[in-house]
Amino acid sequence: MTGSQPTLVVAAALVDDLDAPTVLLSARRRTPASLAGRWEFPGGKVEPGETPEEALHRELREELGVAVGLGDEVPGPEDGVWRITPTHVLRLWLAEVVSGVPAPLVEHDELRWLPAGQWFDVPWLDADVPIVTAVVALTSAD
Ligand code: 9L3
Ligand code: MG
Repeated sequence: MTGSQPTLVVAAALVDDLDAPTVLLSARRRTPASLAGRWEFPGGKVEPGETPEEALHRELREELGVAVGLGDEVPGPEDGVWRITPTHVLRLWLAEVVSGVPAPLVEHDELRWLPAGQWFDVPWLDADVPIVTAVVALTSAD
């Protein structure tokens, strides 16, 4: 992989209200087997020809059946992005649902709206744990 660009993954911290967040959506993966049962910010890989924001809207429509409005990006420590695997980096935005009700349509088997003070109460993917901390810091809601 020397010299090749990391794969860009985009994800959302979906909250009830961008102006005054209290609850945060967590999604339990059912696939792949190595990640099944762990919780994550929903999202996925940016495809050729898409902007990251376009990819995020597509992923949330496909995975959860919702349209969202995006808020601030939650910047990561490595050139503004989050390294989640040796070959993948992630960018994450705050977001709120503007139409639809989130449902686990594709690669999740459960969704949970975590109340304030309970944002760490699910076994997040290892890669997502520091991002939850940053979301708490940015929203001061937990
Ligand atoms: N990943 C980690 N945290 C997340 C997301 C959406 C994805 N919040 C990791 C899991 C996979 C890779 O990124 O290793 C690609 O994700 P997907 O396309 O399988 O959702
Ligand atoms: Mg995904």
